[in-house]
Amino acid sequence: MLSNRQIADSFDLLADLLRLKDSAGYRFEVIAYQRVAEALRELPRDVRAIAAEGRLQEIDGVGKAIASKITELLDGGTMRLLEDLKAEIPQGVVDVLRVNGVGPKKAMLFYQQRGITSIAALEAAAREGKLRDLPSMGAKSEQKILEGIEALARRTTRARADVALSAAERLLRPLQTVQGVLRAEIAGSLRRGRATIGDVDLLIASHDAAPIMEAFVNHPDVVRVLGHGETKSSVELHNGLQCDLRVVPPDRFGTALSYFTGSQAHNIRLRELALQRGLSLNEWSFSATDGSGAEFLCATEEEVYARLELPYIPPELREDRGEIEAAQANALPTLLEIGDIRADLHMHTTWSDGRLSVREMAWQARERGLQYIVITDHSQSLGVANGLSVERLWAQREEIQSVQAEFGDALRIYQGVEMEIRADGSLDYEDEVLAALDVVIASLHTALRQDRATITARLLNAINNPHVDIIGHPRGQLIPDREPADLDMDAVFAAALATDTVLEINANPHRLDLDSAHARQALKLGIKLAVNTDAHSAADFDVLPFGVRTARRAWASPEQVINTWSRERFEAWRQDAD
Ligand code: DGT
Ligand code: CA
Ligand code: CA
Ligand code: ZN
Repeated sequence: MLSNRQIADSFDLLADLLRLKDSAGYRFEVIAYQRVAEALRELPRDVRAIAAEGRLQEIDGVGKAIASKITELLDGGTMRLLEDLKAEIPQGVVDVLRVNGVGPKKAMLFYQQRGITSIAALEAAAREGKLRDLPSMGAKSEQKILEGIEALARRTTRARADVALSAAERLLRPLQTVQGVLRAEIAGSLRRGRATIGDVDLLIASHDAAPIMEAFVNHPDVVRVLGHGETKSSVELHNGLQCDLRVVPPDRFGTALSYFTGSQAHNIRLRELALQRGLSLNEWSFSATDGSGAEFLCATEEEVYARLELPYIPPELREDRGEIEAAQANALPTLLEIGDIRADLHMHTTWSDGRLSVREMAWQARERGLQYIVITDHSQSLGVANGLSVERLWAQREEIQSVQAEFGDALRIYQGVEMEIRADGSLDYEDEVLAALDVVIASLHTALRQDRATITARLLNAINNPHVDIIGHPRGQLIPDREPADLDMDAVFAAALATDTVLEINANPHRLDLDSAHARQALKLGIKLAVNTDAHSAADFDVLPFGVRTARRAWASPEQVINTWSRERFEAWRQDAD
């Protein structure tokens, strides 16, 4: 049975094969298929269910012809047109297209003239200088191709943070019970809270490494052992993720954890500071550079920083982006913590594409200790997500009011909406509808590949509407495969600041949008953020830590994140905003 993702992949493949066959001749088809692929990936419901309801054509970009192709795929697992094209052009040529700088013409040239049907073959040919004699090629373009292949490898081998975290936790669980294990921690980029992870780094404190190494390489999730040493092993997991484990004696755990948490840039700065103090620092210890042989061990990271006369620096800040200087000046920010979050301002219910009713979501929120929530179902033009007509919006209001009555002071439930910013830039409800809602989130879900001027103008139109309070997942990225929209973020920030519009950090690990770099820039300018789960189910509430870590990487303090505010302050802000 094909998943939405696989059907989307089929349309992308179809588009790529048509580009290869005749990129000019099929340009409209190519755009149409790519658009459908994107819509299908974004689709919150199983496309099979939508097909069963006879509503395929409500999906963005789906007309009669494409609907019948989807049906073909659902029924038979493939489609005729795709099979015909696959017989004409080897699929490996499509892979070659993924290399930056290689368009359809070049890919076909390499295929027809040099028989290249894979990235590996392309790399070999470029290295051996076998492409430079082809029309409009040269030594320089071979170099470009090699660079493109490197960049591609960097892009595609990183895992999403949630995937890496659950892999790390599954690996650590049985190791924690091995005799002699005193501490077991996640290090590396995962500990620093990055949105994507190259490999998982684990660190264990114990005097006896052998049984830990043994348990690690024999873990059921492991498919391949890449290295099995006395205190260090590397494995590959079922999902392709790599994981390194090191075991160190407990009295050296601090230097080791600091070293393997990184980042490399942060470590380099720490080493420089150590050298200024006549010490060399590595994962093992500090040692005197005067030849005295003196060694200083650190069991904790606090001791590492203390020896460098620094306060403890939280892992999320360790990127050499000013944290060393801030620490030296005793000016590290008071970072947002998960316990500071009092509210969730973005969630869906069965009124649109959520799994739970308003009442059930309210229970979930209350159980998690939230003090207020905003119900933000999709607006009318997002048909595939069952967006709310104005009439249904008012019906929902009644339901919210009755649930509110049940909860009383225990939880305040506001009515909001996640309003579509339509492809032409117009908003999905009239101003008087927006004015009647407690909170308006405006989001881009469609036509995300518009050119910079068009899509920026679209978002600015929403920001500048006085009723819009928050912009949901502003850049529209999906991790790992969808690049953010081509927005002029300077213009977006300027408008958000001028209008006191809050920008969201969507905590879902597929999004983490704003990303930490843009969020930090926004905060520097004085823009406020909201860290929201965008929950569609009970389990979705649990993505919050990913959003909080992203905010911490942006140096966010609780004050700057509006859903840490008391109900009273939040209400006052809302009223100002209207
Ligand atoms: P990743 O895996 O690409 O998401 O990023 P990291 O930061 O986890 O990098 P990784 O796994 O290569 O190494 C883990 C940490 O070990 C890294 O953050 C810093 C430290 N480290 C590794 N190699 C070096 C190095 O050559 N020099 C220094 N100073 N530190 C290193
Ligand atoms: Ca790593
Ligand atoms: Ca590593
Ligand atoms: Zn949403």
